[in-house]
Amino acid sequence: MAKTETGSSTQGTTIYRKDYQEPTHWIRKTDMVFELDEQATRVEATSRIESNPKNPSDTLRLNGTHQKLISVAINDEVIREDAYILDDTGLTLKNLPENFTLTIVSENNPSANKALEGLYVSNGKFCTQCEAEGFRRITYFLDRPDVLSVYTVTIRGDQSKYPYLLSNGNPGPTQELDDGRHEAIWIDPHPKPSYLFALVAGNLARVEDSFTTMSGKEVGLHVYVEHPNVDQVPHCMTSLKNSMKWDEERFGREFDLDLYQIVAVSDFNMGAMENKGLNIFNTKYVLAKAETATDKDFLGVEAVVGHEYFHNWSGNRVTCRDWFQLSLKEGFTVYRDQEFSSDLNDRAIQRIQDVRLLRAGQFPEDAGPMAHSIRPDSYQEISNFYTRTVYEKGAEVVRMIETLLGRESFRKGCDLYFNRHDGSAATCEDFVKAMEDASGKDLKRFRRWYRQAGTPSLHIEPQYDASRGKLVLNVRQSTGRTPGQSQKEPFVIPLRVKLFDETGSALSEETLLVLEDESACFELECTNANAVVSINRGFSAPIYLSMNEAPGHALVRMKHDDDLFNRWDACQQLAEDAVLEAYHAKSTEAQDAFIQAYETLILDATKEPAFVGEALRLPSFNVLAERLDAVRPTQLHQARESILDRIATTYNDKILKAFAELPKFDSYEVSNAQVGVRSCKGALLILLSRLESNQALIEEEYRNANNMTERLSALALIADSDMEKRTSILDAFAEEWKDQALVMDKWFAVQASSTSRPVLKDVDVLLEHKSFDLKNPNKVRSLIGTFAAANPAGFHAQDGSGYKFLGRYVEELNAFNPQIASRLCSPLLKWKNFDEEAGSKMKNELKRLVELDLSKDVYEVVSKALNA
Ligand code: B3K
Ligand code: ZN
Repeated sequence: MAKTETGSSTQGTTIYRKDYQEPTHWIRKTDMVFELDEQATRVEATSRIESNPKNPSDTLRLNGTHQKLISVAINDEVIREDAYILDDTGLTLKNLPENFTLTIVSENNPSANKALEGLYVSNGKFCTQCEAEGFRRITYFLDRPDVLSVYTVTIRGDQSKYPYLLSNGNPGPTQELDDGRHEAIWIDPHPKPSYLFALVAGNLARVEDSFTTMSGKEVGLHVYVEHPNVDQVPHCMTSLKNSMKWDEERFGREFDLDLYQIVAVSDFNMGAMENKGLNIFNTKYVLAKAETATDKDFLGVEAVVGHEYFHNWSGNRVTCRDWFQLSLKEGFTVYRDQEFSSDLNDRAIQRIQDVRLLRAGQFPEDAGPMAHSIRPDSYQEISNFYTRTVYEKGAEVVRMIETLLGRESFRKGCDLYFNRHDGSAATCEDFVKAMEDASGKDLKRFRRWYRQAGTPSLHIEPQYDASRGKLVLNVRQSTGRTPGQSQKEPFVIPLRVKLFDETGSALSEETLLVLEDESACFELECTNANAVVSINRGFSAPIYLSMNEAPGHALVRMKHDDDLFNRWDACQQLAEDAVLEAYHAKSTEAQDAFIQAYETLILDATKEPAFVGEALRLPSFNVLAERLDAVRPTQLHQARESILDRIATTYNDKILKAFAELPKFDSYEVSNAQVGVRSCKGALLILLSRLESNQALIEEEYRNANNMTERLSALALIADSDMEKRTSILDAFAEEWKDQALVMDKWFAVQASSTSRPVLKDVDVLLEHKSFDLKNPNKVRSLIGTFAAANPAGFHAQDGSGYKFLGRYVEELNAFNPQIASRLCSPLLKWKNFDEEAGSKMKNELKRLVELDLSKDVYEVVSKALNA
């Protein structure tokens, strides 16, 4: 019971994909009884266990930790303590009959559980998080995703403190008990792995609705939040209904229970969890109203509600055989939620934002010490592999399959996959095989995306052959080494391509080129010697691309490409060239060209605000740092700032004019038109804030805003300034929103991201603020996480104070929440990308950490970074 989250006995053991074996036993049926108590919850689990003829054994090893074992009974006979072996990680039973009923009683302490895995208490409510390996904190079990069991769950608890007692599946009978307690029974007819188990108990408000499925079945929809927040539920509910409808229309998938429940909790390690029929969400992805949530929050709620709902098929009905297959459900489900958001909102803007995230988060990961393929070969702690690679690159791989097969065959492949593997635990190989079988296409080489890590770089040399009227594209790919993979085989790279003339008139239809080898020469019909090549349109492959194109062609693409993503990407490329040129202090050619090109964007603001809103934003520090070796962080940050300054001073009048001409809306709605205008205004305001003469305008924007999107963009700029009223405005904001935790998260984040102040001092003060709580992951992410990952000036302060600061909090969190500690550590892991001065300081902090009593989670990332 006294087990902590750390301990060297658990460190450093590696689990390999190649060692997968079926379990020795199956658990077909599991009945659980919970007697809820904040300090000592009693759990009785009765399982019907059968020996697995494919891997038979009379010994059964069950996973279990962080609980007190009270009794073990086989076929209702309690067995003596010397008849089993109990240790820190589980329970071993020997000399077992072939089939038997196992009853285990144990006790755990939910209020002491600050790791937020297993059963814990958040704000007086019981909730669970079992993926990946949290169920073993609740009872001793075969806690692995290929063991599927049908659950019946009985929950007993105090009626007044916990009026709602919830679990997976359909509701069964309820009754009142003695002593003010009551009981609820839940029956989940669908076999599921233990990671999808959930329980919630608490005094919550319930918002109800319903959805009629395509076959005419009515499903009750219940969203549970804390009582004062009921007015922030409608958007979540609408998003849920939209998700259910979309999955029917686009994928033919129908919901399969009488009830779909979502519960919002404030202490949660990630965004949300897809437990069968009982999703548990971070409040951040449920609550939204105009006064408290930004456009980004609204769209985030929609995407995450969709994501968890889509898991009902891609994850729950068809689950993963083992955790190495995680991308099977996560990559596929991210692809599905991206498509959902694209269909409901603005497809091009969605693609731009998805790629921005991939470049800022996944590309660096793929080039760092934790680089792994979307289906990793090994891990020490599986929680460390819920990564941008498994999720977002996994989604790109699914998207490439769709591109190669075409939408129709891809859909057939999905149908085949769902039908073939329904009710079972599958592998990534099963997914690809279904795609091949449905389409008749050979994906043998394509499978390399599943086993090789690293972002491929593609170089293109266009060459015009006038005599044959052909444009020849000489294409060559290469991929750098990643840990454990020094040699790479060529990836299959689908490239959507189209040609334009210099005025932007199309010279061809879009075609798909597929690079299968290290290099290839593609010939395109073309009578124009100066054709502009628009390639990797829509980011058809997740790669780095360089092209030896004629001067001015990038500008043509930026102005005229009919693929909006590629227009945006042309701006990003011009911006990147400009910042890197400033960084190297070589010449000013690229900078001059970029500044000139930028004017067009400003002038187009009112014409296409959503696009301009994206295009005006320069690539982030993290994206730019990936393009360099031995990064001098201060110089890189300053180079980026110098470009922004130049834009601001050169175009101040035009920016002011564009800003004033953009429409104002009396009432707030999350429509493409409104979101686009606010995004554009936000980007213009960032530029305006660079001149002192615009301070009054920013304050005015802050005061006049009738929604959180506009209010927060102005507040961020005020927080990043030395304005006289800075402190009084921030104080008043905190006073106004002190009861809204999610708004306070924003308040912490805007201050932590200020790059023009001695930010670490501010952060130190904020850590003592009454709204800050190190035990709450949202607060940690807002304040410490934002400082480390989104404030290059502060984090890379030359005296190394930023690195030490982060190390100190990684150490503190490691003791009680290893998952959060490990994630927080990420910015330090990239020490090798920085110059000696910064890199050695980062490395020293890692060296200090590795000597401590670390959790498996933190030990794995720190030791791998040090060995890189
Ligand atoms: N499947 C969960 C993530 C669980 C993370 C465990 N450390 C949420 C999601 O991807 O939908
Ligand atoms: Zn997911």
